[in-house]
Amino acid sequence: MKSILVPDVGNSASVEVIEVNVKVGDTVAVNDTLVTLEGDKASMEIPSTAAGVVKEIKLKVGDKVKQGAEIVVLDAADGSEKVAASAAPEKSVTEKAAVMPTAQVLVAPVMQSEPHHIGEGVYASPAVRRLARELGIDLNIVGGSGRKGRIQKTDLHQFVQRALSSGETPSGTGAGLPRMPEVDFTVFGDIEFKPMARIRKLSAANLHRNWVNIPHVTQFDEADITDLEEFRNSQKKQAQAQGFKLTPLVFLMKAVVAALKQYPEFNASLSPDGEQLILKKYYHIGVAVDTPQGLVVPVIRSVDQKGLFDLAKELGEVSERAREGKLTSKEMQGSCFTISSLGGIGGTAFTPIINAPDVAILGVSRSQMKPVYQEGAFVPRLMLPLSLSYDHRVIDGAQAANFITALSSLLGDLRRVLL
Ligand code: CAO
Repeated sequence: MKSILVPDVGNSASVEVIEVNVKVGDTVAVNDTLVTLEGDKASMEIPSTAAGVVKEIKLKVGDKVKQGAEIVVLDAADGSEKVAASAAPEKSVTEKAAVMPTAQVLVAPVMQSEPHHIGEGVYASPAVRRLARELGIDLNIVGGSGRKGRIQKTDLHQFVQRALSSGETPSGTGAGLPRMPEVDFTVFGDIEFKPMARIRKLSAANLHRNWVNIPHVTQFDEADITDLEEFRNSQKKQAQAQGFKLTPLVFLMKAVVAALKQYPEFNASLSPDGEQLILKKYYHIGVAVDTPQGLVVPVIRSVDQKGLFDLAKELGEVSERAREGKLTSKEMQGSCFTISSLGGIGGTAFTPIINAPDVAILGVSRSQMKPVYQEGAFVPRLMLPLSLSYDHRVIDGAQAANFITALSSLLGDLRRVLL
């Protein structure tokens, strides 16, 4: 048995283990990298000074070590002893270290001219691996353009460029996500390619970002809108005469604003550092609009200050311009809360994705007549399904249940909106 020790790394302070490059059972040759250490100024690979089979690993990532610390125990053919990884005959430093004054440079004890083999067929220098770590890139999925497939800095830059232009998370691993497999569908039958519309690609990137960054929970409820519908039907003709449609959506917008006033933490955004809630004193409501080019979310401003007819007229104009692709980016900014209504189409419930930086979104499905038990008998009532997705970092389940209950009760009796 042979213990391999940390050699003189040119630094009296401890250095951190940032990578363990071998596992128990690996066969290592002389100069194979065992671990990678990182000090203030540079990272360095520590090569084995003996050949053998790894029996025990004495360090783990995150450990702080000094000269003399045990790295691994090898089952080596030539006896039992403790040896330090020897100092390098040729010294080379990482790129960052190279620009530092010599006295500050933590020089790698052994830096061969060839990069080390670091696991599953990946060759890269410490500088490249450090850059990969900073960018959250898994080197196992980057192609190397250097000699023997060595990964170079330019390979990382090109990898990021490709990922950005395809709208992907750079490595698929930045958020700890495994990469989706690429499937050749022609193996299974005929196919054709249909390019994604620009808006669809943009909304796809936003939806993906919001989905992976925000811990979503969806709370469901049903609102009794029998009386609301009666009132709406009584006003529909008047609206039509003025050239616009009066749909349930504008009633929802008014009820939502009344609920936001009762529960201000829903009319808020989380500060980027996660330290504060930014409470808004205005009530701008985003409305998801389905267009042939994809989903867009224009924002209806100051809903609290507008009447139902004004809102219905504005909603009609804005959704028409959205479908014609004529919205400006300013018209899609500044929402406090978003409503996504699929009520005109159908469905009983869905889980809408929060339109960040909002902290909640209301999904609305199609209303249905249902038997509701009231005062000892079932009575037919028109019930509207509601799906409230909220950011669980900001809002607790109890708050969400209170909000949706308040909203249901406001929709059940619109007079409450005036209170
Ligand atoms: N239940 C029953 N009927 C409903 C309803 C509901 N919840 N909501 C709307 N309706 C009715 C309307 O009253 C209208 O009927 P009439 O013409 O007889 O009055 C009909 O359905 C069509 O309504 P609409 O969809 O044209 O109008 P709207 O105001 O309800 O919605 C808009 C406008 C722009 C939101 C909608 O057209 C739209 O694009 N919805 C899709 C949004 C979307 O894709 N969301 C999913 C995003 S992923 O989270």
